[in-house]
Amino acid sequence: MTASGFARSGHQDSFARDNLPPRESWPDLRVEEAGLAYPERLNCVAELLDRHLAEGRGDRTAVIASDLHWSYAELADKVNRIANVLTRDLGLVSGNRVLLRAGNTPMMVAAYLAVIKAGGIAVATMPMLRAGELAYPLRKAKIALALCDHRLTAELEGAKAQVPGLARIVAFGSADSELDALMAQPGYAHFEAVDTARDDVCLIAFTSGTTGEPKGTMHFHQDMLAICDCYGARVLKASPEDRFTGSPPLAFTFGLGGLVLFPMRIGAAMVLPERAGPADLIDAIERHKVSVVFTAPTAYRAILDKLDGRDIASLRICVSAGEALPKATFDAWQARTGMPLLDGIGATEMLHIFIGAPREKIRPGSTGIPVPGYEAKIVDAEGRDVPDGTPGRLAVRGPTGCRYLADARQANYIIDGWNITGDTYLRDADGYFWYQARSDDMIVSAGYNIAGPEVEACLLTHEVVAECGVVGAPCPDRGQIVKAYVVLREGITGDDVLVKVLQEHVKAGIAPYKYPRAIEFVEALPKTATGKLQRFALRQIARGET
Ligand code: 3UK
Repeated sequence: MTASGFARSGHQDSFARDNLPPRESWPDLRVEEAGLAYPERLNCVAELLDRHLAEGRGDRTAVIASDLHWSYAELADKVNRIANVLTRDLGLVSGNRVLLRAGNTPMMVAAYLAVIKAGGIAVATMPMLRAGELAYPLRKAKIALALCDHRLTAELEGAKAQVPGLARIVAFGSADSELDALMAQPGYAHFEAVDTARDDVCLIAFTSGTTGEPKGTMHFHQDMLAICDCYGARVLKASPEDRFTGSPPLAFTFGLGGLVLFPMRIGAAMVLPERAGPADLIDAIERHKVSVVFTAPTAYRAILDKLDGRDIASLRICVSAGEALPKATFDAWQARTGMPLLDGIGATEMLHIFIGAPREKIRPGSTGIPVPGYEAKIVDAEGRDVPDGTPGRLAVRGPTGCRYLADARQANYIIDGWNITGDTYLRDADGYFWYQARSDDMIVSAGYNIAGPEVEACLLTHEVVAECGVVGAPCPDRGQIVKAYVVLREGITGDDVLVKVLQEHVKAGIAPYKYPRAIEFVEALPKTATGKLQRFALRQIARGET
């Protein structure tokens, strides 16, 4: 270790270390306390990929997509070829950032791993982002090189016109794409992982930012393994025979962990559906006998409506994250499939899930208990512990944690070394954590604090409700009233009678003061790129601003 507390960097380009927050505003990173130990010299791709070949598992299936099957050896070949192109043809120097733009395709996985193996820093972006949205990470992370699915170059070219620093876009994914052609050069099949430090940054993941500018969260090589060795090994407990799939984009750390890192850590296979709607997921599960699935609560609900005549018996582990899992969805899934849903709260800042009970400890309706290796507590506005049963701010610490790229908002996320996620939770006497709302989403009506998600969970227990979002709407008398936006199931039409029925349903299910005084039926709800309900957009609608 050097005097700065870092291991000696393997990066020639020191951008990441230069732009990490000052040490005093870091969270406590409790690696040893979590029972983890990583060598000072560590390239996570050597561990996740090369180790399987060295230990004789090269023939095992790594990636499945439609008719494509790649073994670990084949994946390693692609990764090595791309890493050689990056360093020999494209001038990549270790520590450089590389923007990645693609859907959940095998080449996206290979490109991600290649950038990291070559000592670069991956900055992955979602396929739906437009030129203006791509310009932000390009500028913020000072990115000169992008690898892009050949079908998605147009918006990136638009961003390049705005950001002179982006010197080069290299397309991949078809026989005549530039990257694919360069990869075929002789002598490119081998590539030794660049000798990076365990605390060198290898990933900058931008938050999907419901408000304000996105934040770039910086993660180390050791973080990639830590999430596998905590959540993966201690809660998920999958086996090398499992096949993983799911819907979250690989640019979202929920997807990167669930679809790529967790299976690769144990030599299991990932199944990457070209599209990832509910019907596509069912197709993938049925066709490729998937056993582990990662998706959002709304997707489980949508899948339930489409299960008639389908065979998903291969499934054995189903993880729900990204948004609170309503008890109604948990119950309906269990009733229909006989399986529990593994709820888990994660965050881009924490890289992956830090609270979530293993199957044998689930309490329906609760997010669960801290993942072994992580600690969680509830604090008040001043950062003091509150008694069990009292709602307050969720604070967590563990082997991973928040380090924003050059961003003053670092100070808002960390108190005394604990990560403050922005969620209001309560802990019960048994140590289980119960989600209330995003801290800034609490509705205050006539002096009562009402959590929108609790009202949503109750509405979802009514059979006509497909999806809903509940926010505060301005009201001269009460400050705010509870307003519900409801998407009805197919074939149902909303009218005043149904409004009354739903209001009575809520009054009968939870404390009557929480019932939605206003209900509006809508065709769809505003969602972020990662599929989360945009409550701030609903609030704007409720305020009549759109
Ligand atoms: C909310 C949840 C209740 C919560 C994520 C798994 O969602 C992920 O990361 P984001 O940065 O958002 C973080 C915020 O989302 N949330 C997530 N899961 C739950 N709320 N119950 C849940 N189970 O507000 C949190 O602060 O987009 C999830 C793995 C990796 C991730 N990045």
